[in-house]
Amino acid sequence: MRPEIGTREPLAFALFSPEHEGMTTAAPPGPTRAPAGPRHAPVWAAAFAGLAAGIVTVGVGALVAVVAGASTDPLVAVGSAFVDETPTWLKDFAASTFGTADKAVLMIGEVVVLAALAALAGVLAARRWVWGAAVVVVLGLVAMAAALGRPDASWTAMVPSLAGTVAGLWTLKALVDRLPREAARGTRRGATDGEVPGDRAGAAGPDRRRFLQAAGAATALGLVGVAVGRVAGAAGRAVTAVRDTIRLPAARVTAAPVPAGVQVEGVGPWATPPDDFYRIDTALVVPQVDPTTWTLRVHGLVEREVELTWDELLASDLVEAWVTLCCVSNPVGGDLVGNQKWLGLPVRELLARARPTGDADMVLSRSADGWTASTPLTALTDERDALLAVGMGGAPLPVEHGFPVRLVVPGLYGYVSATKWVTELEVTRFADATAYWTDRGWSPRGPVKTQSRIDVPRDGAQLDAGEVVVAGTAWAQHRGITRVQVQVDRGPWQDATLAESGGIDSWRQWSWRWTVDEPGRHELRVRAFDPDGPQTGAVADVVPDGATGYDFVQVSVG
Ligand SMILES: Nc1nc2c(c(=O)[nH]1)N[C@H]1C(S)=C(S)[C@@H](COP(=O)(O)O)O[C@H]1N2
Ligand SMILES: [Mo]
Repeated sequence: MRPEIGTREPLAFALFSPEHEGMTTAAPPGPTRAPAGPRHAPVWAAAFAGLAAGIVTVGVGALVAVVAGASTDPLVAVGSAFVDETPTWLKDFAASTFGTADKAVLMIGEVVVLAALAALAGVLAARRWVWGAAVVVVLGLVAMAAALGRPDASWTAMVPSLAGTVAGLWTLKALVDRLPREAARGTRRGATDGEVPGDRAGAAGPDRRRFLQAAGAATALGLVGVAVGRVAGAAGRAVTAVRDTIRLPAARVTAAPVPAGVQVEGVGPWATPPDDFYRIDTALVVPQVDPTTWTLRVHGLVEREVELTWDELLASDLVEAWVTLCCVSNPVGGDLVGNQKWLGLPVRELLARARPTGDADMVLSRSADGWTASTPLTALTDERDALLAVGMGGAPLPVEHGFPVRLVVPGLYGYVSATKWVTELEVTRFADATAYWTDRGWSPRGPVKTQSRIDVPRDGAQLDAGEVVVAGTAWAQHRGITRVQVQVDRGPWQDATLAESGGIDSWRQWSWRWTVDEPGRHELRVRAFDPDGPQTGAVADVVPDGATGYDFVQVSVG
């Protein structure tokens, strides 16, 4: 069935009636007859017109966003609003693990939905211009609202969506006016000259060609706009260039040298290369924060507001510390955890300048893109190395990891402490304010739970009988790992050998020699101890405050 759209019939009829019932009765069979009665635009052509107009909208939006800022790109703005406004969806997919793949899936889904709506706009516009135009305007308004609703938005944020909408409307009008209007030709059986039904519009000749040329040109121009917008946008987001020119000062307090014995052979690197460091955030485009205009405002329940600039920060006494960062969404055995050397100003020194008042118990940190974390005040004022970090692994922070400045707090999950692209510290109370993930069902406080992981052998490995090295890592930031034990087939727990410690804020590798002569399947489990005792074996999901349970691998021997 290939329904066609007339200008009189009710839409539902036009869209859904079987073709052979015809929308006009006047047209006699036979493809070469002169049309009679109302002329119809084929649905495919109307849909194509809408799609082309949609692509022009997106292309113009992307181009204007090169100037207005990547977060104002209509697709990005709508996607970001979706991320923020859909708590249950995010929760169900445990999407605080918002990794790169999830972001790609989101954008693809958005493009598919938008394409369908654009095609619908075309079909509607072919029938009544105002209906199609209304769809485009509503989509444009949604994009404008989404862009204006971004935390970092000024009024100019709406300009890309507005420009795109105007261009899209204009394109839609131009294409709808050029739609090939064909007479309905009666029944399928009436196509006597060997045409297949799907090819009937081919008889329309110049009309159809003109339309296809116009719609094709619009599509191509729109796609060029998207491509140029993306490339120019990426080039224009030149904080990478600024970052490359930065030379960080030496630390006043350097980290103690890392003992060679922290590393167990076969286990991943104790110091996670920044390029391999897991990345979790809600940002669809990485915020581009220029250090020369960056400031950090400390305000709220303080005796004195403090504003810090980049130069002042670099001129402060900076401290180096190795800290293992992990995500609350890390499942047992997962890899949303990494260890690095950070360089920054102890937050306690900054807060000491602001002097929090006695009733304060929380610091709500806020990023350039409006994300927030609630950190217990004590974790930022006690002796631990809670840092306003500028360096990671001896270099400025990578842009995805928070350039120019982020927080790193030993002992707390990232979602309550590790604000990247940080611009604000509001001293407040847990009773008075909530943070991004707290509003989405996660616990307001997020102390790291003691965890351990088996890295070798891999789950499902085939092993030869004899001696097998079982090894992995364990973490209990700011308490320290005191012991690791391994269990074979639910037998007695046996002490593993701990690698050397790189400090209680870093993870600790371990290994155990397993002599196995019994062929068949075996299960290995691990548990770690901190000074308070063993980690819990009770299985808990990541929501609302971190997964628990023992990591295990199953292997076959023989
Ligand atoms: N601005 C901002 N900072 C953020 C987040 C975010 O979504 N936005 N996610 C947090 C979470 S949940 C984690 S686990 C850590 C991850 O830091 P990383 O990406 O450098 O590993 O960043 C934290 N800081
Ligand atoms: Mo996280």
